[in-house]
Amino acid sequence: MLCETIAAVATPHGVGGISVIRISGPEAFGICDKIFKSPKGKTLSQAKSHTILYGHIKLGGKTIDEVLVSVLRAPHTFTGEDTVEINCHGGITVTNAVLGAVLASGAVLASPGEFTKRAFLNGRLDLSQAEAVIDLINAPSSLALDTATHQLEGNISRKIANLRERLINIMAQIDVCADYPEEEIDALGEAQLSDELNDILKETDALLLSAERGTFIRDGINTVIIGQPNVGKSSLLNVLADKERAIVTDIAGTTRDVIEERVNLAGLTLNVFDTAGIRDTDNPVESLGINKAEEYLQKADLVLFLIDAARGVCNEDLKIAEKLGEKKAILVINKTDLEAHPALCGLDEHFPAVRISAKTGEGTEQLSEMISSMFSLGEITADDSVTITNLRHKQALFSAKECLSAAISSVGLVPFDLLGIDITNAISAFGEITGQTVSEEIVDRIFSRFCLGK
Ligand SMILES: Nc1nc2c(ncn2[C@@H]2O[C@H](COP(=O)(O)OP(=O)(O)OP(=O)(O)O)[C@@H](O)[C@H]2O)c(=O)[nH]1
Ligand SMILES: [Mg+2]
Repeated sequence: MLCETIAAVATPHGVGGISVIRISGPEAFGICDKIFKSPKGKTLSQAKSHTILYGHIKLGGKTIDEVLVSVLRAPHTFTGEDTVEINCHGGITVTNAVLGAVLASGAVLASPGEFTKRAFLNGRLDLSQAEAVIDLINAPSSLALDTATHQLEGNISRKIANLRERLINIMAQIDVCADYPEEEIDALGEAQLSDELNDILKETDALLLSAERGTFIRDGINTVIIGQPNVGKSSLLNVLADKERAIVTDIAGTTRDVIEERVNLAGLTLNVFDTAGIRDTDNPVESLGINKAEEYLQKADLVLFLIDAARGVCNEDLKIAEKLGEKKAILVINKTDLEAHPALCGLDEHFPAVRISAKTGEGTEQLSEMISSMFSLGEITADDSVTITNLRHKQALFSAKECLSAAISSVGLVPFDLLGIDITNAISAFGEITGQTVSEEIVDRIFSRFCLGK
């Protein structure tokens, strides 16, 4: 299959300044030479690698567009194959016409993610790096972009390769013992083996720990705003979203439904849910809203518990505080632009607290710093730190952890070759992350999530 030359539009569908049509495969230059005409008669087949030629795309004697064409020779290309990138004018019709000419000359239309899949199959990227390409394109925040970039640069690949290598070395020793059973591994050897396995387990645990934060970076922190009516919950949503997302009035009980907005706050992604104010009410609609608020509260990663600084804390606030249980929560003391009432009834000792004004926007920076440190997201920006953001990687790490734990508890109790089974399974679990031991079906599923032309 790999001998086919594929082509697709690499830029987004729609009108733009330029469009890029990417062609990759053994016939990339030959195919394009059939339709590319340079004023000086230069051909792509003869051009040097990593050069750009000017000319026209012509099909059947008819000029389709004026273009610049990049010539990229294997193996130093994204896919590892001969690649041509045609920069044409960015209209939909002209782009489709140029692509049509390329297809008419012998290329086949690439399926989604096929360029990146070829990069993986040709060893230009491993699987975790290929997955980083999607994350990089879809990054919702600068922090998510940083982690995807590190992953694309191979920080996860290096880490996993190191752990795998160490296990492969252990397996080599075990194999020696299996081949020469008379050379029993002594107690000292067993202790060393146990230490090394424990060390690898510790590093696996650290990666799993990073996965908790990683999910928040990639998918956002589910943040539910809770509080009495009129404390300014919708106003806070609006100031965070930087737009009039929710209706704000001075009538208590304005918000009835849950309003969701994805918010970018100093590099963090928050999925913010504004909810109905919690109070006793006979109104059936408001009641439904309050039930919904409590339902969302249960699912929250983070609760912003709002109180009104001008009103001070009352019994109703304390009742809400009780509902928070063990949830990660921040006491947000709002309306600090007004004269403050002193009564906080110790709530600011029970919860980390921040003072803001949703009216002026003051204090939102402190709020984002508090969230960042609460979820240890600051640690992630360090260049050498590895953060697992991908659920598939997390599952593979869990499997590796289970196999390692099983191996560790068997050291000294079972014959070495039996121990080898758990270790081999751990090696294979690590290999799933980088792609050495992953099934074709999973590879296909991963690449099908890509967009066309990537
Ligand atoms: N001075 C001042 N007023 C505020 C502030 N935040 C909100 N308000 C006012 O407080 C009133 C209620 O604000 P909302 O944002 O609707 O409050 P809410 O908590 O969403 O209310 P419900 O939806 O009814 O539960 C409005 O009149 C806002 O203008 C603030 O920081 N300072
Ligand atoms: Mg509201």
